[in-house]
Amino acid sequence: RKPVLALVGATGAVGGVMIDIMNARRDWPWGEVRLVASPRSAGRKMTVRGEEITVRALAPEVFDGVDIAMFDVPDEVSAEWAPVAAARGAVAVDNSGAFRMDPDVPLVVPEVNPEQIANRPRGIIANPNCTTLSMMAALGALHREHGLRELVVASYQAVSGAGQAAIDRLYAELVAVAGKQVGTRAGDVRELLAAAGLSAEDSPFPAPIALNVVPWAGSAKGDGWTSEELKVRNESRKILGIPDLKVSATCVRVPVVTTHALAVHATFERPVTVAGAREILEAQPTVVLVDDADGGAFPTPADVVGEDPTYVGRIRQALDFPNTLDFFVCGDNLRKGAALNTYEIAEKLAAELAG
Ligand code: 11C
Repeated sequence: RKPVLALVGATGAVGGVMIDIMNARRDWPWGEVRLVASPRSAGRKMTVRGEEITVRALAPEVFDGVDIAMFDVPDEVSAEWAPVAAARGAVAVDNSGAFRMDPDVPLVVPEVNPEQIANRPRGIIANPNCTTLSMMAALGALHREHGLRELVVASYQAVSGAGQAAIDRLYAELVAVAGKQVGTRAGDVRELLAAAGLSAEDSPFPAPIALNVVPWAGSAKGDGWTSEELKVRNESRKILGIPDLKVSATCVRVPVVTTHALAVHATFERPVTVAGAREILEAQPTVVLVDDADGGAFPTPADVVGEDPTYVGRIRQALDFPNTLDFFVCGDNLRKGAALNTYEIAEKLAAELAG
């Protein structure tokens, strides 16, 4: 029998990207796909590979007969329902933050630590945060050869990471400032937004996002750190299997709709050259190297939207730090950062079931 796949959160933004990915896949190991969402979205019809499927309301019995259940829902929904799916015999592949740091739940990037898939005593596998994921294919490949020791990262995160309300707010703010002269006075953008009826209190961002960058993503976690910054630290350590990896991250929201970018400063145990790093990254099938800065070639988020691989460029040997590279990576936060990585884990599980 071919395995049965469930997608929980089918009507959400990541769920939609997941369906796009499924529609475009060449190999199709599934005997049946079930679409599941909150009772509010149940009854909707969605098309997967030409077949119209009615979305079912989340309930224990939707997992009966399911082999693999992918979850793209908020943390608290996953926390409650992934164990229900597992108890009914499915392997839950969860894209929320609910289980990532659970020692009995592997945190998997298939091209970095696929061996961890088998290590799932709770029947749950976690998918990393999109910010961490955007640099993992590149860092995993470099770590294998050179031994990563320290990681200093600044992110340039797209607003879609913060959900539909954040996307809507960016577009509304762009409309409010479009064609206006904005001078040097700090209040200008805020005044334009207020004049357009966009109150600061209603914004998902703590500062204007149009014509601005906001050094804050996620929630406050004490001592000045945000949840995103701590996820980058903790998840990088777990995925790469380096519990004492030194990590420091500053997560910044930028007025980009899709694709997270990161400036990475990575220090290795062993000497590493730019030419050597290029060779390693060129050999990594899920990385695309765009690195001819003198010729104007480097990745930007706009080039990477809708793309599966991670794009890497601006590779430089740090001038004052031994064994250290600086580079810039861009990854579509809704694809490899979320839906694609989850689906790739599900594909690996399907292959495991097929023996
Ligand atoms: C953002 N990276 O850009 C976040 C979104 O832990 O899965 C994903 C949050 C998570 O805001």
